[in-house]
Amino acid sequence: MPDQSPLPFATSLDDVYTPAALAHEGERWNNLFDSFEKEYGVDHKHLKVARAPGRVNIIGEHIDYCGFSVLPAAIERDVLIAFATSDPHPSFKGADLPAPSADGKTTFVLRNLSSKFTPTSFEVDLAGDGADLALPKDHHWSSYFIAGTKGILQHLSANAGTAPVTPPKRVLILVGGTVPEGSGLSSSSAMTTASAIAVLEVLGRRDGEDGVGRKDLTNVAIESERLVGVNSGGMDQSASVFSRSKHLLHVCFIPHLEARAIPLPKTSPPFSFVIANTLVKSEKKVTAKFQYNLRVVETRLGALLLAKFLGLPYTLESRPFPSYKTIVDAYFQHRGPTHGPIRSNSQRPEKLLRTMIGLIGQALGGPGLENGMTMAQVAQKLEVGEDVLAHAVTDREVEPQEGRYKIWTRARHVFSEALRVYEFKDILCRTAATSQRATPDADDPSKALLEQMGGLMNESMRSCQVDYECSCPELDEVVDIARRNGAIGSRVTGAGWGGATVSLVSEPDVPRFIEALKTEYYNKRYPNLSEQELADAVFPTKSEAGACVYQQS
Ligand code: NG1
Ligand code: MG
Repeated sequence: MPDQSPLPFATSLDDVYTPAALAHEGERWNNLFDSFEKEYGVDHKHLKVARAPGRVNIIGEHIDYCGFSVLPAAIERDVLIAFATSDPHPSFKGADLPAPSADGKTTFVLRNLSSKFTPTSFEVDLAGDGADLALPKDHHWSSYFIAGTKGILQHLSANAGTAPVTPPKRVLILVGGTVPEGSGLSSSSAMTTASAIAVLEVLGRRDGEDGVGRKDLTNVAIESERLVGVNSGGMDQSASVFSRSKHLLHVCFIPHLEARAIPLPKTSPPFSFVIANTLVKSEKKVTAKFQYNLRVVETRLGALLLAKFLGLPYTLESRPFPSYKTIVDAYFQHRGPTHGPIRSNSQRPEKLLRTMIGLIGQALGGPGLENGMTMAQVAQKLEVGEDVLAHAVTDREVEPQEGRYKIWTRARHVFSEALRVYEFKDILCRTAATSQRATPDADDPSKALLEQMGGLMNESMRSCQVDYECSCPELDEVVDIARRNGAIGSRVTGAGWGGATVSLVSEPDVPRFIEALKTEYYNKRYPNLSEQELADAVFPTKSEAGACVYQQS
């Protein structure tokens, strides 16, 4: 069942973080409250905070937009949006704030704790459908907030009627985020998700009869973020909303969004996921046309060729496009793997994927195709005009190298990665099932268990390097140093081309592991980092709970 429960409302930080994270997060919240009071003159008792965490993806890279499931977890690093409506607070400092608009619209005043992000404001009709709301022409941090607002208003007007409350004249906002940007830890999704949550709460539509449940909220955040320019999948926003501490989240997208938390195994000694940021910024908004969005197009072309090869009906008219997952499902439902009776529902996804991996070479590969195909070649195979095809698959500008789309190697990554997610998930489920029955010391999964998990992470990395080409020399180097210094598995997390790695490390080895990264990577490449910058670059993470709204009781 899709989870439409309301987003949790927390009145104590104990409900927001695990004790380990809380030890260093409490001060930050106090600082946010104090700063809000200084900026706007509103006492912290009148504030609410929308919290949305960043995430680490443990396995399942670049397959969410192909429709396959992934296994991320939320982290303690998050975006906090403190907000208050100015109307009921006579104490608020109105002097240097934009005046409320006269025509019944609401003015959002946006400020950020970091001086890097300049203050701004925008007006919107909160009783409307968001159509009047335009994103800034030049990208600004507020783009995500505006996109989230637009998404919520669109959703409410399409599904649940407009806001029943009298919209406030002004909403005062102060944002404080700790997810490093461009690091593959989803700072942008944390920002979009937190923004959508704040607006929902301002409208009084988080819970109750006409509330927007977590699944719809997540879908809104996914669609909203696409407005900002990347054809992303839905992993990040799902992880931000649905995660549970000490669990990984198995997120499925087809036929509809579903997220199931699976407990992480308790091992002896325990293990940690350690994040190490290469500090090479992966600026998707700039690079998407020859990296992220290009990969999306390559997988769309692959899905069409696969459909043609399997004799399945497809159309170039429909959006969303047929994805690999939809094609595979259609094939197994209608034909069965041996063109026999329908047996697909009784088959495990692993088996279907293995069958598929056996087929894609014939469907998409062949001599010379490692180097890719031109749009004209794909169009010829599909027996459609090149322009028609190009128009259908490229809703955003892309720039393939020498005009060649590497359809086969990308597909090889997608199908093998989808299989690795199921294998990883099976390991977790099997362990969870046995430890429930076992005595405490039989609880400990063997070293072999961690090696299986780490092995899958390593294979995932190799596939990202070779077939998906989303690594970079610095990621390769960090992963290499990690594996030589205690990582049982290590891989890129997030889109890649820079950003962070995640490593599976036995807890007693963590200090030594981090020291080795400092000596071998950070001190060499970035000798001038402060202690704080280093602590922000490399840190162990426990998986944390997902988003919530907070108000002090
Ligand atoms: P990052 O790199 O964390 O922004 C992106 C996409 C995900 C997913 C991964 C690759 C966005 C918002 N998210 O994550 O949907 O496709 O890349 O697995 O662009
Ligand atoms: Mg991002």
